[in-house]
Amino acid sequence: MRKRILISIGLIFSIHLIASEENYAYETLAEDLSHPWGLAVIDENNIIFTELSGNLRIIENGKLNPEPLSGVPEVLFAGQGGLSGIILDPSFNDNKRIYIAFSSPDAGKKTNTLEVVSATLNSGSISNVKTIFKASPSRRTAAHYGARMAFLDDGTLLITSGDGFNYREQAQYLDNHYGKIVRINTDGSIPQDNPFLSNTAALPEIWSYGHRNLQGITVVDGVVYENEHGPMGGDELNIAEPAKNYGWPAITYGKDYSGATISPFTEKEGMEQPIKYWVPSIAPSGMAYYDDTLFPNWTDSLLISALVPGDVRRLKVENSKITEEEILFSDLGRIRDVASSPDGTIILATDGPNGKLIRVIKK
Ligand SMILES: [Ca+2]
Repeated sequence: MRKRILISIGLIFSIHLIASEENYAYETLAEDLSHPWGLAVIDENNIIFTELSGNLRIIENGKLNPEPLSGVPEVLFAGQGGLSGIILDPSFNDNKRIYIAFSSPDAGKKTNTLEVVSATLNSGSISNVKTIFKASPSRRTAAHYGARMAFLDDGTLLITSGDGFNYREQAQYLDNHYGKIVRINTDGSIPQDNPFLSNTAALPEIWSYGHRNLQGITVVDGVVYENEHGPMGGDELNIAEPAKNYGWPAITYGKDYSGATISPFTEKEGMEQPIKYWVPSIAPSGMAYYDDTLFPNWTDSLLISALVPGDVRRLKVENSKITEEEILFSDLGRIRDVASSPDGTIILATDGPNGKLIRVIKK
């Protein structure tokens, strides 16, 4: 009963409720960062993260190493492109492997595409860099890459591949990687149970389709949560499943930035509905799952960082329904990524040319 009252009040007064439920404080881990974008927590004192401008950085024993790691491939830093998503191998403690997603300039540099590499993390560098995915075809735009990653429990890697902005119609077709979640093995090979392998017209990496610009993905007890930017309005949280069509651009709760209608439809047979959508947009960025107890009121929540106006949405999901929603950390500006740390604290990356890494601690 108490919970139900909190929810209904929370929709109106969520910011005030936060302080009464959990007392927290911010600790700055690193500042003057160049567009921090993706972060991966190795342990409570060691965090590796990307700067969109092309640097791979590391906080070691709680301190930012002033030197970026060497060995990072050339990236296209333009528009929304650059060094982007990062994730540790599930066996990182043994093999020191990491995966990085970035926008990769083609030879001649007139076109570019989303690329994912695997690499070994050493002290001060990465090595054994190997391309394991390149989105096809290449694009002329520097927009809507997706570029987030998550592991399924079977050890296969999901990669979000955005619609490229100018190529949105392609999200409905299976002969390209625009607007897809793709699934590969970590050596770049194709899992033999991928959903479209029997369709010779489909690219074999495709796992789900009809997405726009997917900026967060996380797997919780085998359930894949994915958030994506709508156009003007219509940002979505989806539960993504293999072979399913998430509708873009045939159905949407948003409009084009000009105000024009993209589609008059918000639902269609054979297309999945989001479990939540936001109008107006919040520009969701990263996503993490908080299962720790340092902040007991937040245990078992999705945390979705957001750029507009800038905060973290805490959502509790039960049976595909949102049962709690709170707005957290709305005094930090645009937040680009969020992660939980093994000590129960929460790590945030603020956006922009003077970005910070911030740890949310118990007050
Ligand atoms: Ca959709």
